[in-house]
Amino acid sequence: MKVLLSHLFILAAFTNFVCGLAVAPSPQASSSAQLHTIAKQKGKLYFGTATDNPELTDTPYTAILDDNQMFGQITAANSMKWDATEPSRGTFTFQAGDVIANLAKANGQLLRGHNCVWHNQLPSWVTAGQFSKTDLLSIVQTHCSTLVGHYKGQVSYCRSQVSWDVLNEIMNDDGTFAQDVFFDTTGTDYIATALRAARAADPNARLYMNDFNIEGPGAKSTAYQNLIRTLQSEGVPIDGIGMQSHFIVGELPPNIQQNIEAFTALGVEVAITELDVRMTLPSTPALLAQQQKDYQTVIEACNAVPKCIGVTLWDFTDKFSWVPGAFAGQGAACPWDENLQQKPAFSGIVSGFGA
Ligand code: 9MR
Repeated sequence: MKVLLSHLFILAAFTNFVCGLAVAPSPQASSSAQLHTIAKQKGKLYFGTATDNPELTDTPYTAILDDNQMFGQITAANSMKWDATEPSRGTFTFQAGDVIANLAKANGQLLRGHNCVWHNQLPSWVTAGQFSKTDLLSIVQTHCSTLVGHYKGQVSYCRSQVSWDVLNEIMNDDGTFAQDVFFDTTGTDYIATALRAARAADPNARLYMNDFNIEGPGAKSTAYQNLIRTLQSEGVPIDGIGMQSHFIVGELPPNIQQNIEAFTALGVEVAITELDVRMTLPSTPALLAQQQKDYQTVIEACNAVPKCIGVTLWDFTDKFSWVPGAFAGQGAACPWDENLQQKPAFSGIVSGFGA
């Protein structure tokens, strides 16, 4: 009996560790609050962050990234995209993506796959290939099934699942389909092809469409809801909607919770996948205070809806944020500053969970 109990204890301790719940020794952040632990306490699956391969040599950064009570999930910001994984037709390169997947595994963190099909970071052999519809659908099929199949079961401790942004940014803000090589060549057929390929490659993976400007109600959200209904009626697998949530300080859309609920009412889950809240620099105490409120508002909305399953920051520190590179004069979008110190936004997240 004693032996059995001690075995059970070891098993429970192990399960706890790999689920990112255990109190594994980890470096302390400046606040004692740990975001993944709080999110789990509130019934979420995870609180996570994007990261990128070049950042992993920064030891003070990785000390926070590797803390599985702060971050229970990671997304590769670049290294699983098409240009990184199939730079020429049929030649798959997973080394950089594997670094991120292995890091998640080593840390006991969930993995989000990002992404199978996107008009950006797409190699020219796809964009300039002048493929027929049949050819391009076969290319999409091969890419998605090989990519999703490669990461099948890679991080499978708690939920036996990885989530995949199978389709990224396929719509314009007015709710029409983005005019890219996929739409121009196949119409909307590539959508079902990608989703079906992903499902066949990893039947346990949660399959998402991921986009920005669908956090509040509007034409784009409505168009995605209609697309979900169509896919469901055609038997095409779709499990979730990723709301990227790249916001501007003081300019959050109203009714985020209501919009999350409009999606979950269709039977899909929602994840906040790329959260950041940028400002025009320099940052001021007033801007930081508004940013704190904005982070709190987003977290409150997700926290209020059980099927909003988790939140991912689009990297946690201003040191590595994509914002200054994309929007001249803007930045300071993350909850940690360039010196890896927590900002008021960090407290906004904690308060948003009601912790
Ligand atoms: O964070 C990514 C950045 O390093 C790349 O230069 C950029 C290129 O398009 O993509 C960024 O990530 C994007 C994500 O893949 C999709 N949603 C918008 C993100 C920010 O641009």
